[in-house]
Amino acid sequence: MHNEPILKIAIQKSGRLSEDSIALLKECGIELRNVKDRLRTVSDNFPIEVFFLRDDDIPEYVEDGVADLGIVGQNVLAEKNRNVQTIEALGFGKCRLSIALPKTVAYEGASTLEGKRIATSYPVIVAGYLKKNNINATVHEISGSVEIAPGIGLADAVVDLVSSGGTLFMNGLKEAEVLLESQAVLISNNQLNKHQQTILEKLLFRIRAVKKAKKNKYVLMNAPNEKLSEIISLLPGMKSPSVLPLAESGWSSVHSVLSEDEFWEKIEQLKKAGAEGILVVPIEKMIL
Ligand code: PRT
Ligand code: ZN
Repeated sequence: MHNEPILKIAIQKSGRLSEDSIALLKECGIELRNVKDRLRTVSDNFPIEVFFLRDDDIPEYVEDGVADLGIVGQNVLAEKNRNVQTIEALGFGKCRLSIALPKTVAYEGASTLEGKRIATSYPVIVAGYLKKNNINATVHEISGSVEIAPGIGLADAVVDLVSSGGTLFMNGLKEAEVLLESQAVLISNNQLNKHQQTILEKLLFRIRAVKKAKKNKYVLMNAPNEKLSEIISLLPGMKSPSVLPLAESGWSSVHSVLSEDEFWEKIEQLKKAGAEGILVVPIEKMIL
């Protein structure tokens, strides 16, 4: 048997990005067996091998070519500063890296940090921010539970990831400034060969179809024929909406696709225009 080209992708072994990374590959039709408790696994139906790693190591592995692709947060990517290419934002793992201070301390911009002690797991990003703003402060690198540092007297401020803000709140801290907005991204090694490039394009085509589908809903509704033109004018659709006659004369069924940004507004307008029995259905894949 000869060696078929295969693309190696590194994803987080266990943590906040693991499930969504595996789910994305599965939604792309890539079958993966025994994803639990394994270091690597090869798909049976797509030329891809998955490596399970700590997220911090992924940029380095991809830069070195140990893995060809990786899925990692932009926060880790910015901190590690490796020579890799960002291919596509994936829409999950959303959070922000923020400066937070005890609730009682007023924040008046970067200068508030002058002479202070800052606890963080992101020393590179923090050092860059301080330098840019000409601030002298001490950076304490800690690897976990950064948010407790001010409470135990280890630091005056923290720079940490925030999503709901609950963790900061519970520790008597407030978010003062966002340094970075982050989500999971697909990254790639800079020197993929032609075969690898081809597989990447195939994967990317599927990822985009999955992403697009998630952003859109399939909508079906009944419309009185005399209101059809008004209703159709409200609908974007991929080409134009499909219109089918209903068994009851004078009525039609109208099918279309709506994006989530305009969804509720459109539904209201459609109801006002006379649409009834509106059904909304998730789309699995969307290929344009
Ligand atoms: O073991 P490994 O090194 O692989 O994992 P890890 O412990 O370093 O990372 P993990 O699994 O915690 O997070 C992986 C990635 O998820 C991060 O690098 C981010 O890109 C992304 N992400 C999204 C988050 C959050 N949201 C998040 N809320 N990572 C961490 N948090 C933590 C944050 O550090 C804080 O402790 O959640 C807490 C705040 O959450 P809220 O909702 O209370 O604000
Ligand atoms: Zn990590």
